[in-house]
This record gives sequence, C-alpha cells and structure tokens, in this order.
Amino acid sequence: MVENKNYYVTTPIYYPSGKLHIGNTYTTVACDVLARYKRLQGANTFFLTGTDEHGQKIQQKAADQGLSPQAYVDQMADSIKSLWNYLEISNDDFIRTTDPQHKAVVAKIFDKLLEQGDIYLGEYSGWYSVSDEEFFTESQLAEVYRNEAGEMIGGVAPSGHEVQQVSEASYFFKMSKYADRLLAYYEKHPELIQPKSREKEIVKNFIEPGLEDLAVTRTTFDWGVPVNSDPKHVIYVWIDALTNYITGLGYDPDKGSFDQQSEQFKQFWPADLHMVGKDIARFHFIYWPIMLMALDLPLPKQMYGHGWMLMKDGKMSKSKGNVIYPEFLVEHYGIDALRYYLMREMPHGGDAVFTPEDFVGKMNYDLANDLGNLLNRTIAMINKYFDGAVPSYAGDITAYDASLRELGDTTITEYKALLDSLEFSKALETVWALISRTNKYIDETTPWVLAKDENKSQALKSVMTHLVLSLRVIANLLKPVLITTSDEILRQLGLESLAEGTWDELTFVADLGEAQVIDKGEPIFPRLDVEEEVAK
Ligand code: MET
Repeated sequence: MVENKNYYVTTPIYYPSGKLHIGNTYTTVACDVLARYKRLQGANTFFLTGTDEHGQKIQQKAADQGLSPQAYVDQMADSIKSLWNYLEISNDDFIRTTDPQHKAVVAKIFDKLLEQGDIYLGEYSGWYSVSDEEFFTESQLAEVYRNEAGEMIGGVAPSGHEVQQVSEASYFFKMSKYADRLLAYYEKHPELIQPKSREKEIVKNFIEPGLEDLAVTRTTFDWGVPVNSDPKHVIYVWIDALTNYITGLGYDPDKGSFDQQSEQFKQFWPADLHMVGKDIARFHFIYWPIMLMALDLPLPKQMYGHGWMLMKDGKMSKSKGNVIYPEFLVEHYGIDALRYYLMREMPHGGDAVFTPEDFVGKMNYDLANDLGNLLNRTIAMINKYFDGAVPSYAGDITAYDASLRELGDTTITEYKALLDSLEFSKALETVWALISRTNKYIDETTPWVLAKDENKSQALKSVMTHLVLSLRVIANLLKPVLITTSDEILRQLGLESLAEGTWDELTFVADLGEAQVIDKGEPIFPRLDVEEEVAK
C-alpha cells in the first residue's frame, strides 16, 4: 500500500475561449493516468480540472458572438465538460471560476492580502497583449516596432499576438518581498519543480534580475471578480485562476488557520502535483508559492511543467491551421490509442512533434503488432493445444521461464517508480520491453515443436502458463493508460482484472485459477493502412 493515502492532482483550469486541442488533452490525460494509477494503489484520490472563465479575452469573445459573457462561458464550459466525458477522464470535480463559491473566496483572499499589506495600489503602464492577457517587457517580446526616432511604438508577443501600451491604476502584489523566501524554499525542496531545468530558467530569467511586483487588478474591463472595497477594479486572471486549487477544496480565509479549514481541504492540501504546460510554468512556480506563503498555507509538494506538442511546422496555432483536435483522433482510433500515443510520445520535460505517420505507426507497431499479436498468438495456441483451458503449470521451470519471470518482476517495480517520477514515456517503454521479451520467448521456446513431442507436454504447459502470466502483468500495468483495452485483454484470457486498491500486490507469478480463454482471439487494435490514414 502507498504510504500517503491521499493524493491530489490538478490540471490547469483552461481558458474556455476556444476548442481545446491535443496539447490541453495531453495535460489532462497525464493527470488522469496518475489519478487512475494512484486509485489502483488504494490512494484516496482527488483529481481536479476546470475552466478559467474571467478576463478581457473572454469578454471580447462573448461580444463577438453577441452573447453575454456568462452565456458564453456556460456554453463553453459545457463543451469542455463533454470533451472530458467523451475521453472518459476520471476527474472528481470540475471547478469554474464563475462558481459563486469560488468568486466569493477570491474576493476574500484579495481583502486579506490587501489588509496584510501584501497588495497595494499603484499605477501600471506596460505592453499588454489582450489575447495572452499578459503584460510583456520589451525583452520578452518576439518583435518590437519602432518609429524613426527609435522609440518603441508596439510589438508582438511570443504567441504572435500584437501588444499595445496600457496605462492604468492597478493593485499590485508585493512579489519582491518574498523572493528570498522563495529561493530558500526551492533550495530546501529540490523535488518541488520538475523538470529541474525549468526551475533554473525561472530563477535566471525572473528572480535573479529582481522579481517584479505583479499587477493583479484591471479597470479596463469588468468581466471578473470585483475588489470588495474598490469595485471598479476586477481581480485579474492569475489570483483568480491559481486560487482554484484551494477554493476547489473549500478553502475559506474567514475560517482562519489551516486547522480550521474544511475536512476536504485538510485532507488533500497541499496538492501532490500541479501539472502545467511550460508556457504557464512561471505563474505556477513563482506566483503561486508566494501567494500561498502570504496566506500562510503549505506549498504544493510538486509542480511539473511539461513540454509542448508541436507540429512539423512549429507550435500549433489556429492561424497556421495546423491544430489537431482530440475528437477526430478518438473517433477514428479510439481513446486508448490516443492515450497511448500521448503518453509514449512526449519525452519527460521535452517537446514532442505530432505527425500522423507517427500516430499510425505507434498504433500499428506497438499496439496492433507487438501487443495485439502477442495476445492473439497466445489465445490461438491455448485453444489449439489445450482446448482453451489455461494450464496452471507449477513444476520445474527452464532458463527461459526464469528470465521471463525476472523481467516481469523488475518491470513491475520499475514501471511504478517511473510513473511516480512522471516518466510516462519511459514507463511505457519498460512494459513494451516486456512485451517484446515475451514475443521473443515464444520464438525461443518453439511451442509448435514441443506440441509434436509427447514427452514435452509439461514444457508446453509451462510455456502457455508463462505467456498468460506475462500478459496478465502487462494488461494490469497498462490499466491507467489503456483504460478499456487492458480489461479487454484480461477478458479474452479469462482472467479477472485487479480491483482498485490491490495493485500493489501485483507480482509476476500468480494463481491463474481455472482460466479459459475465448474461442477465437479478437483484435484489440486494427492494423491501419498508413497512406490512407495519413490522408485523413
Ligand atoms: N487559464 C490558464 C491557461 O489556460 C491556466 C490557469 S491555471 C491556474 O493557460
């Protein structure tokens, strides 16, 4: 059993300003894999996702469609919820920043920070991108426009959106006051930020040059939570957004200290993991810990900034017309193929490049061939040699059997360790090494030769038993990723799936009972024609 029985994992709350794409899907699926993995280990798991619904961009989008902002976000939040339902994401709750409870708590948090002197009123002037809802310094811009005198008159944010000069009264969060405490915390908690390279980037680019105070309100639009004492200011996106991780557990500053908070909050806070894309790493790794320090709350145990899912011609963007949506892939190839592709393709901390050829290749080679054929060959042989009854062989074993057993057990241990360190791709590699090894085991043991020799009937039994043992481990290990196929493999083999909370008892050698395989194996993944699929 896992030591800590509670596990709290979060996705970012996505902007409902457009259809979510494969990048957001990656983040959500990765959290879903972890949530399922922890549940299988018996942890009491809380998996939170949601939508970040305030701000100027949303207000503009709503106006473009002739809708009130509320009507617009209602419709968008519904479509995002349906997407996650369609992908069978196992989130335990869905938070919206327009939830009345969230809004009330955000306003109270603001009051508290204002009263404490962590927030003060000032004047903000800077280069602002409406689409990114973010101010940029000159050096952060991808392009700077100048007049003939060389003065800056505009520019382009890294996202490709134009920036404009904005000057307004604004409340600021005194981030600078906490910079040293934050650095000391990083040092004492080397596990806080993953991958390490992102911590270094952030320290070098934002903390070492002097951490700037953060503007946290706006007066140029009104779609947001108003400041209680000064309602022409609305609380700007990051205080509203980041606090979802605690309001989603029922945090309320009026209740007082940590010990006086709700049961759910005390149970799950601090979060075990905030998973975010690298583009919003800065907000999570710097501003969020500082806000928590100011609120006198413990910091999350870990935050992970993963890379991007790129296209061959760079970042996905609507203007390039190269955006891939998850619905299309699921409709054609199924949820498990998509989950497998995402988890296998993205290297830890690095970027991945989506190509249709790779996607179809992974389905054909890894899923249909390596895994699907192993299952089919095994079922066919058990039907042929034993009328479908899986032999429970428990006699002497050969060197081949012994080496398969050993790999099976080390795969279980390594796979868990790799998932714990968020090495999804490597974790799957270890399972595929066991799949390849098991396919090779068939070639080494040549069951079709053993079947011809009456004196080899024990050896033949042993081979069939070991094949089923291996597939049993493979299917159970893949349960967090292949959410229906794993059970389908076990069903075809006549085996029960391990129940939630029992996964830690998984070992290679097990009692197969009186398993009976199905009469004729059914393909778990179709083989695809690469050219035809790429054309789609
Ligand atoms: N809305 C932000 C985004 O989609 C994430 C906020 S997470 C607190 O980038």
